[in-house]
Amino acid sequence: MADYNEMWKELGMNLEEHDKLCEVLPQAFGDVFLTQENRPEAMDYYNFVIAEIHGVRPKELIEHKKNGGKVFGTFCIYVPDEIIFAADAIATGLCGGSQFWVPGGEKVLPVNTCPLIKASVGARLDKTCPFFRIADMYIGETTCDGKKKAWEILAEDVPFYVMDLPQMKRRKDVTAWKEEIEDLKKKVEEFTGNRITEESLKKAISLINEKRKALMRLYNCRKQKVLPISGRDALVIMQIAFYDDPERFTQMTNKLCDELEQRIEQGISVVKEGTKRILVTGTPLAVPNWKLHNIIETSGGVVVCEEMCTGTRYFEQLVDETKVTLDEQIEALANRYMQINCACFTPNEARIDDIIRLAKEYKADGIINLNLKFCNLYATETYKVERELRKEGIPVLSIETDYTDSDSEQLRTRIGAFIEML
Ligand code: BJ8
Repeated sequence: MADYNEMWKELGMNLEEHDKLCEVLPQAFGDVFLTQENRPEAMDYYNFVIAEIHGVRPKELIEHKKNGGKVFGTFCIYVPDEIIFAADAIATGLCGGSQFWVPGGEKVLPVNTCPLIKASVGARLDKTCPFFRIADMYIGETTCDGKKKAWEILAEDVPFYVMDLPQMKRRKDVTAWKEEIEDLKKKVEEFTGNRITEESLKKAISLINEKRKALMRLYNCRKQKVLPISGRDALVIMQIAFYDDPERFTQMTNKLCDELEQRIEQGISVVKEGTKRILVTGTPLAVPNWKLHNIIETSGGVVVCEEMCTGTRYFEQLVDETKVTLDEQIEALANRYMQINCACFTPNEARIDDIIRLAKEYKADGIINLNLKFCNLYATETYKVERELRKEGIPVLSIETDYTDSDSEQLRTRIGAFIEML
């Protein structure tokens, strides 16, 4: 990695602590990714992005700020990036996926909080992630109790704006979400000093739709019998989608898809015939959480789809681009975002329909239902998910884990046995 020490120092980071993270990450990436055989050549780009994860993109964001631009950090896929980009600002995902940040979060949060929240809070308070330092304003949302209360703590340290996400999907809830998006627009305009116009919003909607289309293309390749890319590689691409420059990301992902489609035509698969195809569903896998995929793919299975926020929930629906006025465009945004099926909604039957549909589309042999420890929403939904999948005759294994490695061997045994039985 190039030398970014000066930049990190200027960001007020805790360099000594941060060095510890920089020491372990390349090894972890090497072990999980570079040991794979027959990877697509176009993965070089994503390897580079991860190798320089705290360097290259942060540098671009700082450049943007030097030119008078603002950066917004987000934690949930209901927050519409389009509004941010339409104000000439940049949105970057901030969810923490490393155990490294968890103890920092535990200093101020109850231990029985999900690791995603603890890691996100720890990364900010311990000053060990450049993205958390660079973001001028964070945008949170009222999805789960843990997040809601954590925002109050973070708001003491950084400008914070919270969107009130409805938890039902009646017409009046969609209208309420539209109003929330209108309020976000005002906030972003005020904070950036830039007006959002019909033109700029139209451009931003198309920008993010193009990213979604590239991801759809990638996932379509994973539906094929000839599997041209591993689940690990697809996951890291998904994770990078949250913070890379959207235009470049789209371009690179389409380039990768050209190669994948060619591989499909030529019958080049990354796995042996008969490898069990696994769909994973549940709580998000924020970067650098690669534990589950790594275990599955070194235990005789391959991940073909993620019904997760770091997966299909992120890109499956497009925003209607035919709308003209700002009011119509914002309504189109509200309609699109309210189609996401997160367990914070009640009822949330549509998520179960999604899982069953995706299992068929991706020809999954079995499903692994993942819950991050202490996420009550997804843990409670497990009962119905399991029941409905059994009715459909789709084998399912539910697991609960955190970011530590302490249960890796136990998981390996359970997952190995599940795959063997498929
Ligand atoms: S749309 S999944 S990104 S809320 S795992 S913090 S729910 S206790 S991350 Fe999420 Fe938005 Fe839903 Fe997706 Fe809370 Fe559960 Fe932790 Fe979660």
